[in-house]
Amino acid sequence: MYTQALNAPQSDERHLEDADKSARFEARVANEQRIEPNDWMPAAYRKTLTRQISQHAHSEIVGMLPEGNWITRAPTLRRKAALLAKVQDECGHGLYLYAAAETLGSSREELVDQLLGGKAKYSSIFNYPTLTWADIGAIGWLVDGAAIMNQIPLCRCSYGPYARAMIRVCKEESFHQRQGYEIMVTLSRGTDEQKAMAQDALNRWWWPCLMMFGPPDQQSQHGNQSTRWKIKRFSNDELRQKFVDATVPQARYLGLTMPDPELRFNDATQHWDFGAIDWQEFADVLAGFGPCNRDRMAARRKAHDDGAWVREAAQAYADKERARRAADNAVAA
Ligand code: BYC
Repeated sequence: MYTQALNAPQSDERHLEDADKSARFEARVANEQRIEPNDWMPAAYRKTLTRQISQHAHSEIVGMLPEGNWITRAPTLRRKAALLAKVQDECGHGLYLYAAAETLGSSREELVDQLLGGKAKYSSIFNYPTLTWADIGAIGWLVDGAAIMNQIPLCRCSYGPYARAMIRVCKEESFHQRQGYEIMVTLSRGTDEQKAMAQDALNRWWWPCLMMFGPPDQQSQHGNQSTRWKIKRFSNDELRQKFVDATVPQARYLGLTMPDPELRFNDATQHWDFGAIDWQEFADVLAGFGPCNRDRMAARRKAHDDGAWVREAAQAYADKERARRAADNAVAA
């Protein structure tokens, strides 16, 4: 619906050679002025933003699945209410993000088709299973913690609708991170069995969380251009390091051990050095061979098919309203 009042994206292509427009665009970005939907923008800027924002939206929607799995099994009413609210927030984030992507000229239907057709990516992290209740704690603490680290800088992204959507998303992610950490505090101060469960969840989620930030800078295809356009404010490796530095003390407070024998504080750099990430595992997950890729896509396709009647009913209602308005206008004329 947000695509309706926009200039056609094809107009960018017509002006590709327009050096004046391009120079004005670059100057606005350099001066920290926001680019808005009806402003001229290079086709490649529109394309990379549509790619990133839609993949971000898909991640929020697919991200509801691993946690949604635990709503019926949350240990107390309070935990259930918090988890329900979190999963609903993620749905809301997906919707704001699809709306932001639509302002670039692609409809939500097209974007969802790209996800369901296997053409669009979503975050690698959601292809891992949630085996115990401690995984809900670890997801909130680590996955949402990583998401915040990545998304706070996106509040300053050069594209207005994305930057504005991120402000609310980050506030909600902060609540998610705290609810996860609180679960981890409870478990790590509980029985030996509970503490072992918390440790096991940390062991399984730590490395995939480091992969969330994307490939190493040297292999990041889009990193340099997105940084020049002020879509990204920090590189993948910079954000990964910030996340490690913030998280190690939190694990220590919990009395848990990071699953990385090479982790040590480097006095010279004042950062935590960490061991090598298994980039082959990351490539496999992106290629569709993670532990849960098939389940996640099957669940999304089923939800889409099950919802077909709602879309049809909404369309029939809109058609009827339009016909009624046209008839009223004809009578009035
Ligand atoms: N998973 O050139 P690069 C969340 C892809 S959390 C899958 O560095 P870029 C949430 C990348 O798309 C997650 N694919 O790309 C938390 C590209 O492929 P394409 C969602 C990945 O864009 C809790 C290729 O690898 N967050 O929201 O400069 C509960 C090369 O990468 C991943 C966002 O999406 C990955 N981990 O940087 C619920 C944040 N990493 O597109 C939900 C916004 C890389 O050429 N996105 N790839 O086919 C970003 O900040 C950036 O897009 C990334 C990648 C840092 C992810």
